[in-house]
Amino acid sequence: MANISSDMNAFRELVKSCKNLVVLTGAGVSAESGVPTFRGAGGFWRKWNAQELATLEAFNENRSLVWEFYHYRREVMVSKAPNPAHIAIAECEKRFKAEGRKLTVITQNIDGLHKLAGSERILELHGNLFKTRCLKCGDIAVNRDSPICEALRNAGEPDPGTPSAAIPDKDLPRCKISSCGGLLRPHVVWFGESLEMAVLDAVEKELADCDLCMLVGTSSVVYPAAGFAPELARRGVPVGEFNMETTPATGSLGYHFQGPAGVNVPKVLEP
Ligand code: BV8
Ligand code: ZN
Repeated sequence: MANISSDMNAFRELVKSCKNLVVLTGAGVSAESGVPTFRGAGGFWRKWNAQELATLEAFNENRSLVWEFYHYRREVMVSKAPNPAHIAIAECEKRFKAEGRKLTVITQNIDGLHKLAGSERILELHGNLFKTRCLKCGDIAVNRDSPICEALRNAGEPDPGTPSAAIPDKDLPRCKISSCGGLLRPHVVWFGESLEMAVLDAVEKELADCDLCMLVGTSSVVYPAAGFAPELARRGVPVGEFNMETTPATGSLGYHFQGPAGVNVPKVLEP
């Protein structure tokens, strides 16, 4: 069982000697960038918890409302930048690459901040806010349009009293392939939906190669992501948890560093 603030120097030594570092991240790694986490106060939009809207059922029941929610989260990102945790991870990846070593980010986040910080080896378990998928032809496209469609221009206000925009399907985001024009959805994994097989296969490969793991800013509640670090620990891979608090995973991990990711992650990764 880890004590609350493990020995950072010991972990730094492990970083120095490892060959394949896997950094598993959740919403907490983006908290200091000002991106609301799910389980903190920011986990609410109007009168819903993010979890209630991140489902296919919610989308089928009220496509306009779910698109307002995702439009709001896209627009929030316009003013958000990577923080020292994202940057230290990206810098370390570059140094490892020069030494023939690997650092791979496996993130639950859909905010795109790891890529913006310069990370290249990224597996996005749950998709990306700036990708759409066409319900008709299946096309997956990067879309950074702000707003994503005219009807959403001033929509998405988070205030609980805000009335729903009730946008008709025809004015919601549509497929840019002219012969298609199908309705688009966010290319994210909703609760109850399975993760993409290709992503899960890539994750399995990285976990098999991994000889050191950092678990950064996740409440370790959502599966299958929450199972990865404990699985590594069971295999004897050292895992360091970087969080403001302990989580259901803490007990099974060797190290726990209490404090902001933006402070502690650079401390263990900086040369
Ligand atoms: C699946 C994308 C099966 C969308 C997300 C009943 C019905 C249906 C499914 C289930 C069910 N019961 C269980 C399940 C499985 C379900 C699940 O695990 N539910 C949980 C709630 C129990 N999982 C799924 O549905 C997954 N799919 O199982 O499919 C299947 C198989 C075959 C065929 C069909 C189906 C899909 C889950 C993916 C859902 N999509 N995101 C979107 O974002 O809108 S999940 C979303 O929530 C995130 O991606 C992330 O995964 C999760 C939030 O967790 P965190 O990232 O950890 O964030 P959180 O706010 O919780 O915690 C922040 C942490 O940071 C805290 O610990 C905090 O202390 C810390 N922190 C804060 N500030 C800082 C900090 N740390 C450091 N520094 C700081 N500054
Ligand atoms: Zn299409």
